[in-house]
Amino acid sequence: EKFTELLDGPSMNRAITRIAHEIIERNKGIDECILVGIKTRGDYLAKRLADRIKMIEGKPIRTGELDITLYRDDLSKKYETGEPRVKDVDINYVVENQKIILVDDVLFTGRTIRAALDAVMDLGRPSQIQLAVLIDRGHRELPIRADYVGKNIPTSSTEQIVVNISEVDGEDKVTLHKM
Ligand code: 3GP
Ligand code: 5GP
Ligand code: MG
Repeated sequence: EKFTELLDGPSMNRAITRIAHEIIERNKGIDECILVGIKTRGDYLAKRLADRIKMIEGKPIRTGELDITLYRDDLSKKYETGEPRVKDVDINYVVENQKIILVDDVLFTGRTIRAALDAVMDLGRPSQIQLAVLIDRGHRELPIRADYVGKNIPTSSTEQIVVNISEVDGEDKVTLHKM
């Protein structure tokens, strides 16, 4: 199988550091912000961003997580059919007037983020919802865009991006696979 390396460990680390700075700058600090990672890998990225932000700002940022899975009756058609649905919401803060920053590994059609927006807005009325992603691979099917992007990778719809995070996969690496 052919694949191309898009990010190695140090590049991923630099992207996370940059996004941490961008979040702090755009929000003039992080007092009103809550980072919400989308499981599985978005959640690990959110935790890394939180660590980085704490190092820079000298105080912690609040975090939460969302579990969004593809609702489907046939596993073999995982990516052809079904719509992402929220399975679990773990945000132990009042979201009223807070800025929610969603974090995911890959942004593709935008349907996962749409489901995440619904889940957050069910909790109350945040003043703003922002989005941070490690990779934007294009092919949006909804009017959704990311505020913070690690790397834009124009892909064909048959390609796949594999995100490896050391906490889950033993190493940090992003690769592009031609199917
Ligand atoms: P992750 O969030 O832990 O990385 O979307 C559910 C999981 O399936 C994700 O796990 C993601 O990595 C993986 N996945 C890989 N390719 C695709 C894809 O093309 N579409 C979707 N929806 N998920 C994919
Ligand atoms: P979307 O809902 O925007 O189509 O897809 C976003 C979600 O699906 C992300 O949570 C991401 O994990 C997963 N996803 C979509 N495309 C890819 C891909 O090419 N590679 C990986 N690793 N995940 C993907
Ligand atoms: Mg993901």
